Amino acid sequence: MHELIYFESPGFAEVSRFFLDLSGVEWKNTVVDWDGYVALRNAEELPHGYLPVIKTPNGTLAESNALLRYTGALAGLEPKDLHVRAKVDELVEVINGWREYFTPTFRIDDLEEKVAAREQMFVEGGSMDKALKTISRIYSESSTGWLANTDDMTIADVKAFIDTFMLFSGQFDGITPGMSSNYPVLMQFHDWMANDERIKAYYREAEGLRWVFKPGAFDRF
Ligand SMILES: N[C@@H](CCC(=O)N[C@@H](CS)C(=O)NCC(=O)O)C(=O)O
Repeated sequence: MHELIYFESPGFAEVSRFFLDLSGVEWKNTVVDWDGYVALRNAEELPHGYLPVIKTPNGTLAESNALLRYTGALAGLEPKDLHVRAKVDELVEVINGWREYFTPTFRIDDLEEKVAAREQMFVEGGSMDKALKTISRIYSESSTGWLANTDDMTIADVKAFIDTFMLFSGQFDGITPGMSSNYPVLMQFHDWMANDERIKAYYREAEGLRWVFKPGAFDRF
């Protein structure tokens, strides 16, 4: 039995939730609020003090990117070939790089200042604008549709899909769903991923912030 513990939001755990679901292993999705997180931390149940974690039959695993690879492997979406796997990891790291731009904005208390800092990242040539254009380029260069040019979906595709479109869910001050329309190739990637049968099935009944992962989600913007 596996137990994934995280907040309700997609955040840092969504890819692993999807992979666990796809894997067919027996797993439990435990959702905690802030008090629940603090209780786990105080009980020293979080190896590095953060969520998400996964309790496995062999002990607790932490760090979202370790969980991504572990659950991706359980789901059979980690390539066997080492070079291809490294290529996939390269893309995962490119996407992780965005966090370094975006995460510091969570620490800006003043709302206007926070919005201005984020908007600046999305103007032409801004850090997020460049990052989104990089993924657009990688997608347009793929001959299979999968970002690492693989025959099937890998963890890089799912991470790119989830991390990118979560940005436009409206949950982050200063970033509106409509801003996605500046990235037409990214929208093609959205269509490709959201219409994959595995993704479509997982998000069919989804509500709230997860509207962004459904087919046609951004058509009205
Ligand atoms: N490097 C960690 C960071 C995880 C992280 O920042 N988790 C946040 C929730 S998204 C958290 O636990 N925050 C609690 C806190 O800041 O005290 C990972 O990738 O898993």
